[in-house]
Formats: sequence, structure tokens, C-alpha cells
Amino acid sequence: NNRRLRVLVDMDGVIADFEGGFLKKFKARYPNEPFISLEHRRGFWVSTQYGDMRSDLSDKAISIWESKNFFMDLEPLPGGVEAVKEMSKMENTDVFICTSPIKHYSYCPYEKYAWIEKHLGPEFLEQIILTRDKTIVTGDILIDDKPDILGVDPNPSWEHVLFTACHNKHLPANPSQRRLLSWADDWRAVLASKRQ
Ligand code: UMP
Repeated sequence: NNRRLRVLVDMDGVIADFEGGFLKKFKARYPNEPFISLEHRRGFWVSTQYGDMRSDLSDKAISIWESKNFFMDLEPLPGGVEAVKEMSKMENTDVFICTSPIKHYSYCPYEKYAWIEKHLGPEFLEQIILTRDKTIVTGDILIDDKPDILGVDPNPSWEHVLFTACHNKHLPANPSQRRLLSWADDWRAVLASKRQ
């Protein structure tokens, strides 16, 4: 009987500003190409929306996050680092950072570890789960900005709490999916609700 609460926290779009970091570096590298402002982002996949705008822009978008220092240079999203540190200090609570690396592995996995060490501290290097399939990870809650989290397990143990991001804020209300609007929202109440 495990009375501890296990919280899985996604990285990109939840504690690290992937969308802001992408747009800044895309504009800097391709100053003469069209771009999609964060207000106009729709759909989880940046590369898909850029490719829909013009087919060659998909590869240009991908070149940004495949570059050295892209993941390392991401800014923390407001309140995320503080929230993760606070929940990790709560009684009977285990927090893991659960993040999917890109398959171009030259920089991303290393930089995710380095980012977590820099922003959360070396003790969080014990709390990292790198996986392309989050459904095989057990937990009580998964806080993630991706609307559809699928994998080999059709019935994951966690409740997915959708973290609001520029690409998902316009999705129709889904009564079966709770949301956290930001880290200023009541994440403590979400955790409390899972402790019964
Ligand atoms: N990613 C892509 N293509 C996109 C947008 C994001 O490959 O268009 C990558 C960035 C992250 C991963 O490494 O996908 C998303 O990981 P999670 O946030 O689901 O953990």
C-alpha cells in the first residue's frame, strides 16, 4: 500500500519555454522567412504548422531544435521551477520530470540533464525520466501540455492534467480533462485531490 503521491511533470511547454525559445531562434536564423506568432500557434507539432504554411518550413523548424544549445538555452516558464521544488518538499510526494527527447540525440538528452541541474539543482538528476512513451510510466498525475498522450498502454495509471500552452488554449473544453492554466493556477489543489 503506497500512500505516497507520484507526480510526473513534463518539461517542454510546462517548466521550459520551448515555444518561446523556438520562435526566437527561428526568427534569428531565418530572418527572411515567415513565422507563426505564439498567438497563432495551433496544434502540438510546431513542424506540422510550419509545414502547412510552406512545405520547406517544416525542415527549417526542425533544424532549430536539432541545434546545439537549443534545449539548454530554454527559459524557465513562470513559476514552474518554484512549483516543482515546492511539491518535491511536500510530505509523501515524489516528483519526476518526465520528458520525451527528440530522436536527433546529439544534444537534446544531455542538455535536458544540464538544464535540470542548472535550474532545479543536482538533486533533481535523480528524478529524470526520459521516454518517448509516457503511458508505460506509472504515476498519479501527469502534468503535460500535449493534449493526446498515447503509447503502448491504452490505460495509463496517471490522470493527465493538461497544462495550458499557446498551442492548446483554443481547444474546446473537455469535461473529462482537467487543466492547469499556468503555475499560478491551483496546482496544490490538484495534488490534494489525488490524495483523497
Ligand atoms: N517536438 C518535436 N516536434 C515539434 C514540437 C516538439 O519533435 O513540432 C519535440 C520537442 C520535445 C518533444 O523534445 O517533441 C515533446 O516532448 P514532450 O513535451 O511531449 O515531453
